Amino acid sequence: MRIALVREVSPKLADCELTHLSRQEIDVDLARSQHQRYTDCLAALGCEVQTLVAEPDLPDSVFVEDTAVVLDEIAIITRPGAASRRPETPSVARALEPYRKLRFIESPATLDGGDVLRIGKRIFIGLSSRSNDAAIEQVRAYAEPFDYRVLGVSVKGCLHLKSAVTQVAENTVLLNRRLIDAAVFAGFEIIDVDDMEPLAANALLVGESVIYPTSYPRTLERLEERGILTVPVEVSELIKAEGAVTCCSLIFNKYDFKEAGTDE
Ligand code: CIR
Repeated sequence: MRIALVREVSPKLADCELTHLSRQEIDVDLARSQHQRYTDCLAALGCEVQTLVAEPDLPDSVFVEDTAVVLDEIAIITRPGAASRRPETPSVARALEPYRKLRFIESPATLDGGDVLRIGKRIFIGLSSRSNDAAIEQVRAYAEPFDYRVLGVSVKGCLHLKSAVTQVAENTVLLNRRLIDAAVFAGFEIIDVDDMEPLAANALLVGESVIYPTSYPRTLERLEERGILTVPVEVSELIKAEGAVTCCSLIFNKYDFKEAGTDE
């Protein structure tokens, strides 16, 4: 059984951080209904959805992915690169505490979960405007004892590593070569985003299905042509806030860490 941890949309979503996009009007009610539909998809794919209440004063708090990296053995609570987002982490830490031993990213490191792509025992970390070398070192120290290999990847022209590449099947990634060096993923089958859809690399793999934004129809067609089972969702208002489909959930295998033998 998988848990999907999500958080309701903040009424202040329109005051979100923006890095590469210019501000557009966000319809918060529409964002809420899109988020609900997204959450319904997670449940339909077999996740036990746990929903944190909305944070009225934290505009970006719906993007829970950035606040933690949940491995089977431990959960690493991040220190988000944007200072406005740091108050989002304590409530996520409380929600994860029953399931994993917690570790914490400490200053001077900054890390957004959107920069962390785990595939099997490899953890790729984007060096972006949000995540730095010190974070890579700290994640390495926490994860290497559990046999993970941690690799830094330089990211240019987008917010996070997972704006540029995500996993869409066991050995397949969806990738935008203009934003990262595809050679890093040479051992994988690569599906390129359509040139007309530069932000289309963010897909959410749940089991063998991929939750994917309807905003990128050309890339969606490519995924389907390659035999990927897609679950299209409308997330236009979350995209305006520079989010997409991975960022709205933390998905992890459900077990009590004490039973798993990783407690101390
Ligand atoms: C931010 O700039 O932090 C938010 N407006 C968007 C965060 C999206 N997070 C993600 O894709 N992991």
